[in-house]
Amino acid sequence: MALVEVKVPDIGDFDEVAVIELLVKVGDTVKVEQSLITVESDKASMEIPSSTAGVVKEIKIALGDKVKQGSVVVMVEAAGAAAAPAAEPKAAPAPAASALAAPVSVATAPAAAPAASGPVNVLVPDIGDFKDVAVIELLVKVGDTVKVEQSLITVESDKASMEIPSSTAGVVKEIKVKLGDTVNIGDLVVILEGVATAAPAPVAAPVAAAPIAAAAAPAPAPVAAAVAAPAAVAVPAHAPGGTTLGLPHASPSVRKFARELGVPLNEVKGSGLKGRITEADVQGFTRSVMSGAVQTLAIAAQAKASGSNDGAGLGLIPWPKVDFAKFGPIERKEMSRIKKISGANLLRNAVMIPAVTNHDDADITDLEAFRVSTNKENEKSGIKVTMLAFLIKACVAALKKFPEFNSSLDGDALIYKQYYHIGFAADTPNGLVVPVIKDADKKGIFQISQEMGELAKKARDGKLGPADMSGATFTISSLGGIGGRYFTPIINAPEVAILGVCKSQMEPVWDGKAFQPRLMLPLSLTWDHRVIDGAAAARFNVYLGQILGDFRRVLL
Ligand code: CAO
Repeated sequence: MALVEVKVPDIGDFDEVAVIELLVKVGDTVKVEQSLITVESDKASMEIPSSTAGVVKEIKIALGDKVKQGSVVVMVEAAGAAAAPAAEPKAAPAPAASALAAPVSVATAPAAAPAASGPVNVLVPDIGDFKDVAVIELLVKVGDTVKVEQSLITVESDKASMEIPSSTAGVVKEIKVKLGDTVNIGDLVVILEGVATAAPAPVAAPVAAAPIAAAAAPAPAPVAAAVAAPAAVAVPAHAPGGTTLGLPHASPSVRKFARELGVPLNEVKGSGLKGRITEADVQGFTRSVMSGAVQTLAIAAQAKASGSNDGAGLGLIPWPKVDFAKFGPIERKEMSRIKKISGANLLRNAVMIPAVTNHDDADITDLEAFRVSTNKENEKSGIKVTMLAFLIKACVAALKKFPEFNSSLDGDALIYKQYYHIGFAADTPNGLVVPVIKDADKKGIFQISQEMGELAKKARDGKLGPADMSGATFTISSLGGIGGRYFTPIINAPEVAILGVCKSQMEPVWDGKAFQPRLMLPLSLTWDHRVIDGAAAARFNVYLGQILGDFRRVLL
């Protein structure tokens, strides 16, 4: 039995298409026209069929390889004399329209025709034997300015998907097809106007069929047709029993985009027609992965295999799924972007940090009196000195005394930061954000109060930039203006501690002789037990209490 080389047939002007899928393996028995590999350009994808029936003996290409006409795809041991010896790709009839991503080279327009200036109908070009190809994506909208070759719609057959490009530049005046329509050669796709600086572009002129599958076809006649000339894909015109593309439901350009970002397209949920994956879906998936809200299967599997502690291998039971509507009326609302991002971070920090919270009280009777009198004296300055500003300054003093609270873990080492950037949690209509007062050790109470006011306003207006929120070495979360007694704040990794503050209130405090009314501030310090010991945490809180009790200690 003869070994036959199955080669990539004529793919027109196009050279170097990427192999994105191997559809057979060594030992498989293949039929004539059975798809062997999938190749893809930026505008189209297609399957390359076998020219010969038999058993696959060797696969000569690998995923990611670039192939062109004549590249050997597989070696097939032909099944008997019936096997076609068609090992050489057939030459495309000239002029060959590019099967994959050739420029608009349609030939019927007079070469010297002037650029059109009135409305121009863009039609579906020659799509060979194909009938009723479904429109699965509209890539432009009315008012868009399109360039020559810019894709207008995506159509799909059972073996290929392809984008139909514009033959001319202009502004889209009307779109004459809609999702789900089926189109044929000559159907009107869009009407353009305000045309065009580009070269005279023939509109949907018939093109020479690019017999992509010619080499593979047992018959001598070219059996493939270019579906939609310029950016079209050529497919076997008659592919009996051919498999559908085993690819995620997405257009070639979306697949290319996903590949560039390294996004596993089969994990992306499509929001387009019939679950089709759009570019926006790929972007959304990428954002979710980057924010930690979603893990790719590969990352999760890797984490599980390595026993990594990123939470993927926790082996928890699934989240309860309840049909709440069964119990009463409901309304579903998407969470804000900030909530989604901060939620993912909080979850990671809550799960990964062995956190402990110490509660204590600080006597701020004198400090509050000082704050109130300072504000009275400086009423005209317009700057209100806040308790939080004093807390920031007091924390800096405590961080200086207990430097591990101002550190971060780096593997088995600790990074001790010699700067004091203090984050403060701010409640905004869209969720929690943490602006940062930089170099708080170098700033006075007035300056800190003023900056905090500005940052809190920016936070509420949704105008904080990344620089406003990065670099914190320690965070304070104050609920003092709202109420409550104690809580357990979650550490803002890679920081190792956070101070929660609640509402101060007058309490009877025993001074050794009698109960005195004192203004007591509840403090809740959460700390990372990998870095900080319980005794150090207790000392930190005590020291903080002493400073808040007598602010002159800051000077010591
Ligand atoms: N005890 C008693 N009263 C307090 C207090 C405390 N610890 N801290 C502040 N107050 C009072 C102030 O005296 C002020 O009262 P007046 O209006 O009568 O003067 C009022 O509360 C508002 O205080 P403020 O203007 O100083 O603001 P603030 O420092 O309390 O808060 C900010 C600023 C940005 C932290 C706050 O707006 C905020 O967003 N807090 C919520 C933070 C949060 O959500 N933390 C939880 C994170 S974990 O989910």
